[in-house]
Amino acid sequence: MENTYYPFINLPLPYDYDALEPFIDTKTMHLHHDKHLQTYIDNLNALLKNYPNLQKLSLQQLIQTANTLPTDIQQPLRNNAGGVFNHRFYFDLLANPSEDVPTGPLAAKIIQTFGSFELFKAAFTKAALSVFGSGYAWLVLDNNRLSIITTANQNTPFELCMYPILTIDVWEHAYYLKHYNLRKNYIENWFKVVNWTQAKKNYLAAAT
Ligand code: MN3
Repeated sequence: MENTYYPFINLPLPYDYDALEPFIDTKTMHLHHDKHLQTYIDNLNALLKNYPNLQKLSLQQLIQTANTLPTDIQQPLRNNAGGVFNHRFYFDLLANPSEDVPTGPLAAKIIQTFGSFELFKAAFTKAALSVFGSGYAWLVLDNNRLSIITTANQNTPFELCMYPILTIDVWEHAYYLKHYNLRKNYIENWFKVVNWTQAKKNYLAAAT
């Protein structure tokens, strides 16, 4: 992930806005990246403007130290640093429909942990459906074990000392324009555009 220090900029998507059609629509990608993520970037920069010491911390360090900071900055920092990290992480994990399943060491670990890729997919879908309100479902590495968790709002796995490998944004803005209230359809379509090469990279980075 580039641009990990203040001032934060909204990096372009690593693919065209229409690259995920027909599974995730162009209009949603424009709004999600250009409006929603932009707002988190702007709010995070505005927040850090008056805290020179915090400007020296990376995005991940900001998230990891948020709960040690004064209460007036703690929650806005968690929301906005989390909002920037989570969206970049989510967007980087999408790609033109090409790969159906993970390969290599991540595939082996998924099969070892969940029994099969299909069982993993069912468990991940169930978790993503279980998020009440706004949040994310994650595949994480927790003490070298794969685990599926959910987080509310813009919370991240870092606050739980876990390392993210894969995530789906299940805030309604991620799917409502195309899938309306049918989150399950969105999850099924999202699985068709997962960038498993990036997930594998995240796994190898987390495992070291
Ligand atoms: Mn979002």
